[in-house]
Amino acid sequence: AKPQLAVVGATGAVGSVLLGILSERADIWGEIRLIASPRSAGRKLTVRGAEVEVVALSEEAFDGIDVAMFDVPDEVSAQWVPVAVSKGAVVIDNAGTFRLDPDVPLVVPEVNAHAARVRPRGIIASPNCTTLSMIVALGALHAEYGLSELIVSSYQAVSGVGKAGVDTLRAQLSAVSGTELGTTPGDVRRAVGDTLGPFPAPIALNVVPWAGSLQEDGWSSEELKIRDESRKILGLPELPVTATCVRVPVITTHSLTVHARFENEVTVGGAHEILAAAPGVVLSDDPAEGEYPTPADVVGTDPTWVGRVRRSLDDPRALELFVCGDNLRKGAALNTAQVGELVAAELQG
Ligand code: 11C
Repeated sequence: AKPQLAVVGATGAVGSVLLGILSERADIWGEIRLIASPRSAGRKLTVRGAEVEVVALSEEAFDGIDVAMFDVPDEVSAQWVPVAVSKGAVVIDNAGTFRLDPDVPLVVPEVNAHAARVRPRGIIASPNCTTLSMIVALGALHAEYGLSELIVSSYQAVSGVGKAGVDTLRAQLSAVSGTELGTTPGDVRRAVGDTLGPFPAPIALNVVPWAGSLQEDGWSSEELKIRDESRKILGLPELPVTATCVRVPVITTHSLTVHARFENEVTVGGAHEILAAAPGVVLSDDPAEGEYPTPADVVGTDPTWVGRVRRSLDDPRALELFVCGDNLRKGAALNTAQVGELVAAELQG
């Protein structure tokens, strides 16, 4: 029999994208049960072309479920993932809660699919969207050249913080549109007033060098996630990683500049070959023709897009890249669906 799937957080920003992805991909699931907070229970959502009524999150909601995909805040995941596991489900969790637990694999199928099979707690974690937006391309280069250091800067879309981020950017854009704002200190800040939403500074006509919460010594949680998660996925626990995370006025699709240093000398031609052949990666790199990925061009697509591939001028072992990936698709929902497919294949033997 086909495995029974539960989607927890079905009505959220990532949950909605996940229902679309489950409807597009091979139909490997028996029932797809939609679970959300009690206030969303009773709503009807479309999946695989049929309307399905959302049920409230409860222990009974996991009756008969083989695989549960969670797209909920960290604290909801901390409370309910163990419940789903205790009811016999394999959980694929998209929150930060379990990602660094040594007994929970952190899986990106193109990079470390094998890790999904060893899951002592019955949980598989899916990485943060910023890590996911670059790691498929880096994994392919690492397999050939051996990664020895990573320095990245992110250009993160507002949908990374959910609907409030998107609503805030749209409202601020309306407030500044058609004005002369953006020409004197603080004019944009005054115009948007108290509508900063989830951001610490105006996001319209601006870039904000902050994402996540404040951690020790001035680092942000998002910067530490990139470091810790990249190390775990690549199986390089000592890899030197430095990240600076920046929010930009883009709705969806995170971008990163990457300085990747390797054990071996690199060439642009070699990197092009690796990236062009890597599953889940699209190479778009012809600057003479103005060809490189931009968030506005790749949003809504599945792959990791890579352009601006250069060998560092002062280091023959290092590459410079520009990478874009849809933070709601590969960055969240798609990766969860792909991990689910690995588990379903395993369950069906
Ligand atoms: C952002 N990457 O863009 C974050 C959101 O650990 O899954 C996702 C946080 C996470 O704000």
